[in-house]
Amino acid sequence: MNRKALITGFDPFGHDKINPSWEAVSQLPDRIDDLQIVKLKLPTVFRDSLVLLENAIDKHNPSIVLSVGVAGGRSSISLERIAMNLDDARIPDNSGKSPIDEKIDPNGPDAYFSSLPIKGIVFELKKNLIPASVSNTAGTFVCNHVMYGLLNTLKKNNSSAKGGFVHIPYLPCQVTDRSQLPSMSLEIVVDALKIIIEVSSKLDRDIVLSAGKIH
Ligand code: PCA
Repeated sequence: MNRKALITGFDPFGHDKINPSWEAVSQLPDRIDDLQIVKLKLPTVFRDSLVLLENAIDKHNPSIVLSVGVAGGRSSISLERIAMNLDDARIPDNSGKSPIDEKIDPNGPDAYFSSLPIKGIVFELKKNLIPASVSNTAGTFVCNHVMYGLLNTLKKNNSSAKGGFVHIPYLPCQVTDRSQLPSMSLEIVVDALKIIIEVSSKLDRDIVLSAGKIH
C-alpha cells in the first residue's frame, strides 16, 4: 500500500516577506522511507487554511499529517503538545480577519492533544544535535487554528492517522537586523522535519521522557 505523509507550511504573514515553514517543507524529498511526501502550502488565513487542509486529507488519506509554522523568537524546533478550540488574533490574518475569542468548532471539544510521538521526536532531534523542545501552547492565531482543525478532522473521520504541529524558529536571513532574536538555518530545519517524519512513522507509542515546564 502507498502510505502518504501530508506536510504543510504557511505563506508569509505580518511584516515578514518569507515564511520559513514553507521554505523548509518545499525542500523535503518526495519519499522518506516507505512514505510518499505530499507537500501543501496553506494561506495564513483562518478557515480558508482548514478548507484546503481538509480537502487534502480527503484526497490523499495520509497516515501522517504534520503542519509546520514559524514562531518568531523561539530558539528550538518546538513540538506542540496541545491545540485549543479558540481563535484570538493579535494581528489580522492575510485576508484581514481578526477573530477574538471565537470557537474554532462550536461543537468540538475544548482541546486536542497531538497524536505524534512528541517526546520520542524531541529525543531523536537532540540525539542528532538539533535544539528541540515540547511546547504547551501553539498560540491563538492561525497555527493553533490549523492544529485544532487537523486533529478535529482526523477525529471526525475516525482516522487512525497521526497528526500534529511543529513550530520552527526564524531563518538567519530574517534576523540580520534583529540579531538579538534566535534563528536556525534552513538546512537544519529541513533535517529536523525529515527526522520528525521518520520518528512519527516508526514509533507507535510515545516514549516516557520528562519534557515539562514549571512556567
Ligand atoms: N505562524 C503563525 C501562522 C502562520 C505561521 O507560520 C502562527 O504561529 O500562528
